[in-house]
Amino acid sequence: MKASIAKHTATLMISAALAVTAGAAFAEKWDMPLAYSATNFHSATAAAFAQCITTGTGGEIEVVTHPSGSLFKGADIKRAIQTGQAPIGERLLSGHQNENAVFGVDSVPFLATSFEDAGKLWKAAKPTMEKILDEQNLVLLYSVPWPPQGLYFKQEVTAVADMEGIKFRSYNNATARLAELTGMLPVQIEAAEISQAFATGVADAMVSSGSTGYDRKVWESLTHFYEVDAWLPRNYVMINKDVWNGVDEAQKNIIKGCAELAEYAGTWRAVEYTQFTLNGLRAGGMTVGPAGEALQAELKEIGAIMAAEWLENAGDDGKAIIDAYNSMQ
Ligand code: PCA
Repeated sequence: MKASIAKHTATLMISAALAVTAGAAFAEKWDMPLAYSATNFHSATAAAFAQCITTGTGGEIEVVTHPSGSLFKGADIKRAIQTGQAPIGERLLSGHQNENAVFGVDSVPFLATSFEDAGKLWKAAKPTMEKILDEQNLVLLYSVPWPPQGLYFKQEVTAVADMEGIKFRSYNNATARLAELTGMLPVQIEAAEISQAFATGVADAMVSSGSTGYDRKVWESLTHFYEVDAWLPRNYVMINKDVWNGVDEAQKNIIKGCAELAEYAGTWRAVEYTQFTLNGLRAGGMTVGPAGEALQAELKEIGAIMAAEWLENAGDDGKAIIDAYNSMQ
């Protein structure tokens, strides 16, 4: 009897040891490139998302984030994931509007200017985004907005005429077009590199959130932030479709659960960060406040031109998104 228990125990111990070895053999490490610095709230959200998957799968899938464009530069992240050089990663959605204007729906000026409207616009756009990404060998996991976009300068600006000839840091087609229509000179620079660009005079202005200005300590070079609430662009996390198809149902459910949590927590962080980072810019010595009425009116006119151009470029898919969004208002 005793011998049989001992034998049974020994068998159990051997199988447990084998299971551990098998588990280790199948454990995967997923490198997750991020474009923004580790201190940015998107990167913090992605780090928690990565940890959630690692913990949730009991280490079967270990996700490791690489912030600041250290593994792949922002502009290369999507291609890296499409081609399987990295399994998973995060990117600014509107960064792809040169491929397809639809990706830039969140950067149409004055279309959705609050977190609530940005949420509705995303709901309206999500099925189309999923379809386009699917055709590109990508699966959308979650998306989180940036806080509202305002204008940064090195001097007081009360009218578009004051912007003539200023070197303007852009981050997508819409921001480059905004520069052109305001008489500025666009220069595309990743957020991870803007502190240096401003310090060296490569650029002297930009449109972005309080969050990015705070994150990059732009008060070291710039003096004014005008709250314009022009739009709220989004980041999204994607996974290579073959990688996704290769994980089992239980793992898929864990990843989906972690993604839902990340979208919720990240959006909450974005809301919280809005005032916090504007206060941070003030504490850094910047003048922070709404753009004057005359400037706002001029920007609205430019926004209307950009909205019309976007609709034309985004075709039927774009029109369907706007119709769906309008029907939610
Ligand atoms: N920060 C990012 C995109 C939008 C934002 O608020 C950037 O400036 O690159």
